[in-house]
Amino acid sequence: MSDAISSSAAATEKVKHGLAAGDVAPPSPDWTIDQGWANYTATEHGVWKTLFERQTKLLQGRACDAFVEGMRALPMGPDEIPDFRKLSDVLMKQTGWQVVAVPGLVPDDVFFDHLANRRFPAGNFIRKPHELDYLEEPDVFHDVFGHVPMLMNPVFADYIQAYGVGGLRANKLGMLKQLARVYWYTVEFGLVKQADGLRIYGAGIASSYTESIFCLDDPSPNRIRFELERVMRTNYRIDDFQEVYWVLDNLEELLELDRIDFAPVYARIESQPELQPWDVLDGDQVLHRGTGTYHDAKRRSAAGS
Ligand code: HBI
Ligand code: FE
Repeated sequence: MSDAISSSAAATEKVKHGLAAGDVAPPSPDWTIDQGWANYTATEHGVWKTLFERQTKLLQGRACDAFVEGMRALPMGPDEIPDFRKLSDVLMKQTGWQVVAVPGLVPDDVFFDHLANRRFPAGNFIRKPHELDYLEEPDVFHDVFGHVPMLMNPVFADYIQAYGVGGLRANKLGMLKQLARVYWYTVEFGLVKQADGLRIYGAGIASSYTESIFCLDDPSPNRIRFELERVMRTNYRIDDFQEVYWVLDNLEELLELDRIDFAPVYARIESQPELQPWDVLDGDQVLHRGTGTYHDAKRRSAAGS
């Protein structure tokens, strides 16, 4: 099972669950809490170490240069769960971002407001030793190991802020579903071309052992050139590996989000059919046409044939 994170509908229930499970103080108006760094147990630091070492080794030659450089410059290593204050000190100097602790998924408007103000909300809890490869809501390994290195990159730092601003506007225009797809297929599951081949920049992949392999090496998924409006029209799956990965030529392409005029884009999209993750259109620049083997087999077994 991939490190996919379900969102929205079940968010309130999951946040409650997170509070109970994490035994943390009630959230403030902006949902932030103290990280409670001193309260982590040796077992919890141990889970971090296991995940960190496994993933760092795997990501060599798989993560993009920006991810590797960001990781190298941050006070983050195998020995302990990072202290958000120390991360924020370094991030603030580099790109003006901070990491703030939250108990789990937070409501969309709260999430966007944090991003629009260059605060990244990170879960302060960590998965249990027996569930290393599965999580229902973003924990500290996904949020900090997966997301924070890219926040050290100036272009990506601006992009996530623009997503927060765009999210607040999309919410008002009733187009959140379409904008959330952009986040999903870029910030969480994006790939980028480098001179030495395709590389991972999405945090949902970078924090997942199995999907870090699947997204680059498996013949099953489609790999298609990123196109903003195409992505806005395409559904995604939260329960398994992605069936399609969208590939950037470079990270600068993401800044298109900062430049777009949302109203006309949303008007265009609304007049066009919604697309499924397995669809390939005539206009798509297909880098790898997937065999579909992986998801077809799952669909067959689900249909019982
Ligand atoms: N809350 N903590 C947290 N992390 C997320 O990634 C997150 C969230 N709330 C809402 C949300 N993501 C998404 O539903 C939006 O990007 C649409
Ligand atoms: Fe995430």
